[in-house]
Amino acid sequence: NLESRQEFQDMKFGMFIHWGIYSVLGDGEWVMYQQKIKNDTYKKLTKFFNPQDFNAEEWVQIAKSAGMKYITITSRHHDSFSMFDSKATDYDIIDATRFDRDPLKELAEACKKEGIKLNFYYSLLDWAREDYGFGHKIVDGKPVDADWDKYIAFMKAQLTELLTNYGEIGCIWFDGHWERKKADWRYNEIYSLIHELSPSTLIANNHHLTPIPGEDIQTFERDLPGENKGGYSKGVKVSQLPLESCATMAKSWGFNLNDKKYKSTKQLIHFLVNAAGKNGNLLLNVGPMPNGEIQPEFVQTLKEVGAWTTKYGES
Ligand code: FUL
Repeated sequence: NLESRQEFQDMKFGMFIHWGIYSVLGDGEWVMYQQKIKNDTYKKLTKFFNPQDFNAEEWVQIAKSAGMKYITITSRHHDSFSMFDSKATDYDIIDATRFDRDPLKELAEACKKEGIKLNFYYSLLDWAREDYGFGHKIVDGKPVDADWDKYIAFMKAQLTELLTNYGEIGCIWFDGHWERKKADWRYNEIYSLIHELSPSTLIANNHHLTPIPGEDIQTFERDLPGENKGGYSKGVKVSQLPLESCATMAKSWGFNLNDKKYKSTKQLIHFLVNAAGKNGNLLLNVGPMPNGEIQPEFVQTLKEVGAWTTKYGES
């Protein structure tokens, strides 16, 4: 949809939000994999995840006053936990935690009220589901005991929920492509479903490849379009599609208690300006804490970025 692409390209600055039950451990969103935590153990985190200080309105205000025009939030990351009310699984925030609220619903309402576009990050890769078969023995090129048709059906059911229960969604942002062969993802089917359900919703995929038909946005992880300083964009050609760089405010995407490598306000403004100079957007990440708040260091820096965008940016 050309109109939505243009609208996306004009937004220039967005907030990325990595939030999940991993935030409880304060060691980033890859903690399950990196600390080799078995699924049954990891699942216990649901008991400790009760973000009483979460306030969607506050998040949206922080984004808005930084000059951001959209928010892209993790609906489900590689750990398999769904941060929204999903009927396709019990491993979601409503069924598995005592936090009896759907944060994506609250965020959708706050965004709508404040004129901020809402996008959903969605992981293709799944470390926990049996039907996915992550880490299972591979025989004849396939994980034993996996049920791939079932997994694809599950993804479709969840994407349908995300595109029908939360108002207008600007973009679905896929990630985790590298873990299976390209054909396994059945992008044709998945992308057609999205376009049918919601013609104005754009598709992005963080696969670090030349864009695949059906995609609307080309993403650059930790890099400016055309560069490969972050190491994810080797040999990737810049396409004619709208471009988007994503970056962290310190090192980690998910909340990391010990990550103090904060980028300065000046560094972040440079990144924003350089991305805009290449006609790309900057999707700048925060990883909210387990209580639901964005850490004060990030809030402060975003305030300073906001002072700059108010002075020099177009509204
Ligand atoms: C990567 C993921 O593996 C990270 O956890 C993060 O979500 C980043 C934006 O994309 O590929």
